Amino acid sequence: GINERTFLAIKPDGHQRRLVGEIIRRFERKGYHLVAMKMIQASEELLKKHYIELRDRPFYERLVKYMGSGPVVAMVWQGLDVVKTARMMLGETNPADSLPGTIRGDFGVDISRNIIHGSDSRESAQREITLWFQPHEIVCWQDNAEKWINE
Ligand code: YYY
Ligand code: MG
Repeated sequence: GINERTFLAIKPDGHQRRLVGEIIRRFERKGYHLVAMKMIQASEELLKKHYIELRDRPFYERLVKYMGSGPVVAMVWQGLDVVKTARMMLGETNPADSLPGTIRGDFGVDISRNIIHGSDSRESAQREITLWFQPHEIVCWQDNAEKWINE
Protein backbone atom coordinates (compact mmCIF):
# COMPACT_ATOMS: atom_id res chain seq x y z
CA GLY A 1 0.00 0.00 0.00
CA ILE A 2 0.94 3.66 -0.36
CA ASN A 3 1.29 4.53 3.33
CA GLU A 4 2.42 1.12 4.47
CA ARG A 5 4.67 0.87 7.53
CA THR A 6 7.41 -1.56 8.50
CA PHE A 7 9.44 -2.22 11.60
CA LEU A 8 13.23 -2.28 11.32
CA ALA A 9 15.73 -2.87 14.11
CA ILE A 10 19.48 -2.47 13.81
CA LYS A 11 20.76 -5.39 15.88
CA PRO A 12 23.53 -5.11 18.51
CA ASP A 13 26.22 -6.09 15.98
CA GLY A 14 25.08 -3.41 13.52
CA HIS A 15 25.15 -0.87 16.32
CA GLN A 16 28.59 -1.94 17.66
CA ARG A 17 29.99 -1.89 14.14
CA ARG A 18 28.88 1.74 13.66
CA LEU A 19 26.48 0.89 10.84
CA VAL A 20 23.57 2.92 12.23
CA GLY A 21 24.23 6.00 10.07
CA GLU A 22 24.91 3.92 6.95
CA ILE A 23 21.65 1.98 7.34
CA ILE A 24 19.48 5.02 8.03
CA ARG A 25 21.14 6.76 5.08
CA ARG A 26 20.03 3.98 2.72
CA PHE A 27 16.39 4.25 3.73
CA GLU A 28 16.46 8.05 3.69
CA ARG A 29 18.00 8.18 0.24
CA LYS A 30 15.54 5.60 -1.05
CA GLY A 31 12.80 8.10 -0.21
CA TYR A 32 11.11 6.40 2.70
CA HIS A 33 9.64 8.36 5.57
CA LEU A 34 10.92 7.80 9.12
CA VAL A 35 8.09 8.00 11.66
CA ALA A 36 9.63 6.49 14.81
CA MET A 37 13.10 5.72 16.11
CA LYS A 38 14.71 4.89 19.45
CA MET A 39 17.83 3.21 20.77
CA ILE A 40 16.98 0.68 23.44
CA GLN A 41 18.47 -2.13 25.44
CA ALA A 42 15.67 -4.63 24.82
CA SER A 43 14.48 -6.87 27.65
CA GLU A 44 14.44 -10.64 27.34
CA GLU A 45 10.65 -10.50 27.66
CA LEU A 46 10.31 -8.13 24.69
CA LEU A 47 12.73 -10.14 22.55
CA LYS A 48 10.98 -13.42 23.32
CA LYS A 49 7.70 -11.88 22.21
CA HIS A 50 9.32 -10.36 19.14
CA TYR A 51 10.65 -13.75 18.01
CA ILE A 52 7.74 -15.84 19.40
CA GLU A 53 7.19 -17.61 16.05
CA LEU A 54 10.71 -19.05 16.26
CA ARG A 55 10.36 -20.37 19.84
CA ASP A 56 10.74 -24.02 18.79
CA ARG A 57 13.81 -23.45 16.63
CA PRO A 58 17.19 -24.62 17.97
CA PHE A 59 18.71 -21.12 17.71
CA TYR A 60 15.91 -19.30 19.58
CA GLU A 61 17.65 -18.93 22.97
CA ARG A 62 20.91 -17.86 21.33
CA LEU A 63 19.05 -15.37 19.16
CA VAL A 64 17.29 -13.78 22.13
CA LYS A 65 20.59 -13.57 24.05
CA TYR A 66 22.39 -11.92 21.11
CA MET A 67 19.57 -9.42 20.57
CA GLY A 68 19.82 -8.46 24.24
CA SER A 69 23.62 -8.24 24.26
CA GLY A 70 23.66 -4.50 23.47
CA PRO A 71 21.55 -1.62 22.27
CA VAL A 72 19.31 -1.97 19.24
CA VAL A 73 18.00 0.89 17.14
CA ALA A 74 14.29 0.35 16.56
CA MET A 75 12.58 2.24 13.75
CA VAL A 76 9.32 2.54 11.86
CA TRP A 77 9.57 3.50 8.19
CA GLN A 78 6.65 4.40 5.96
CA GLY A 79 6.07 4.45 2.20
CA LEU A 80 4.93 2.61 -0.90
CA ASP A 81 5.29 -1.17 -0.44
CA VAL A 82 7.91 -0.53 2.27
CA VAL A 83 7.55 -3.99 3.88
CA LYS A 84 8.61 -5.88 0.76
CA THR A 85 11.12 -3.30 -0.48
CA ALA A 86 12.83 -3.05 2.91
CA ARG A 87 13.25 -6.84 2.93
CA MET A 88 14.91 -6.55 -0.50
CA MET A 89 17.20 -3.84 0.83
CA LEU A 90 18.13 -6.08 3.80
CA GLY A 91 18.97 -9.15 1.71
CA GLU A 92 18.40 -12.79 2.63
CA THR A 93 18.42 -14.09 6.22
CA ASN A 94 21.87 -15.57 5.60
CA PRO A 95 24.40 -12.90 4.56
CA ALA A 96 26.11 -15.60 2.48
CA ASP A 97 23.02 -15.74 0.24
CA SER A 98 22.60 -11.95 0.12
CA LEU A 99 23.62 -10.00 -2.96
CA PRO A 100 26.11 -7.15 -2.81
CA GLY A 101 24.13 -3.93 -2.59
CA THR A 102 21.97 -5.30 0.21
CA ILE A 103 22.72 -4.47 3.84
CA ARG A 104 23.39 -8.08 4.86
CA GLY A 105 25.25 -8.72 1.59
CA ASP A 106 27.49 -5.71 2.04
CA PHE A 107 28.19 -5.91 5.76
CA GLY A 108 27.49 -9.41 7.09
CA VAL A 109 29.10 -12.85 6.99
CA ASP A 110 27.40 -15.01 9.63
CA ILE A 111 23.66 -15.88 9.70
CA SER A 112 23.51 -15.26 13.45
CA ARG A 113 25.14 -11.81 13.10
CA ASN A 114 23.07 -10.39 10.28
CA ILE A 115 22.97 -6.73 11.38
CA ILE A 116 19.32 -5.82 10.94
CA HIS A 117 15.76 -7.05 11.42
CA GLY A 118 12.89 -6.21 9.08
CA SER A 119 9.24 -7.28 9.26
CA ASP A 120 8.41 -10.09 6.81
CA SER A 121 4.75 -9.13 6.10
CA ARG A 122 2.28 -6.34 6.73
CA GLU A 123 0.74 -8.41 9.53
CA SER A 124 4.12 -8.92 11.27
CA ALA A 125 4.90 -5.22 10.78
CA GLN A 126 1.68 -4.25 12.56
CA ARG A 127 2.38 -6.68 15.41
CA GLU A 128 6.02 -5.62 15.79
CA ILE A 129 5.31 -1.86 15.67
CA THR A 130 2.73 -2.30 18.44
CA LEU A 131 5.15 -4.42 20.46
CA TRP A 132 8.09 -2.01 20.26
CA PHE A 133 6.40 1.41 20.18
CA GLN A 134 3.73 3.25 22.12
CA PRO A 135 1.25 5.10 19.87
CA HIS A 136 2.62 8.50 20.99
CA GLU A 137 6.12 7.51 19.83
CA ILE A 138 4.94 7.43 16.21
CA VAL A 139 5.38 10.92 14.80
CA CYS A 140 3.26 12.24 11.95
CA TRP A 141 5.09 14.96 10.03
CA GLN A 142 4.65 16.76 6.74
CA ASP A 143 7.06 15.34 4.16
CA ASN A 144 7.97 18.19 1.82
CA ALA A 145 9.76 15.83 -0.57
CA GLU A 146 6.67 13.61 -0.89
CA LYS A 147 5.60 14.86 -4.30
CA TRP A 148 9.10 14.18 -5.67
CA ILE A 149 8.97 10.57 -4.43
CA ASN A 150 5.37 9.46 -5.15
CA GLU A 151 3.31 10.64 -8.12
O1 YYY B 1 13.35 -12.57 8.97
P1 YYY B 1 14.82 -12.89 9.03
O2 YYY B 1 15.54 -12.07 10.07
O3 YYY B 1 15.48 -12.80 7.69
O4 YYY B 1 14.96 -14.43 9.46
P2 YYY B 1 14.05 -15.31 10.45
O5 YYY B 1 13.85 -16.63 9.79
O6 YYY B 1 12.85 -14.56 10.89
O7 YYY B 1 15.02 -15.54 11.68
C1 YYY B 1 15.22 -14.51 12.63
C2 YYY B 1 16.69 -14.42 12.94
O8 YYY B 1 17.16 -15.63 13.51
C3 YYY B 1 17.59 -14.20 11.72
O9 YYY B 1 17.65 -12.86 11.33
C4 YYY B 1 18.90 -14.72 12.22
C5 YYY B 1 18.53 -15.81 13.20
N1 YYY B 1 18.72 -17.15 12.61
C6 YYY B 1 19.80 -17.91 13.02
O10 YYY B 1 20.56 -17.46 13.87
N2 YYY B 1 19.99 -19.15 12.48
C7 YYY B 1 19.15 -19.63 11.54
N3 YYY B 1 19.38 -20.85 11.02
C8 YYY B 1 18.05 -18.86 11.11
C9 YYY B 1 17.86 -17.61 11.67
MG1 MG C 1 11.84 -12.84 10.37
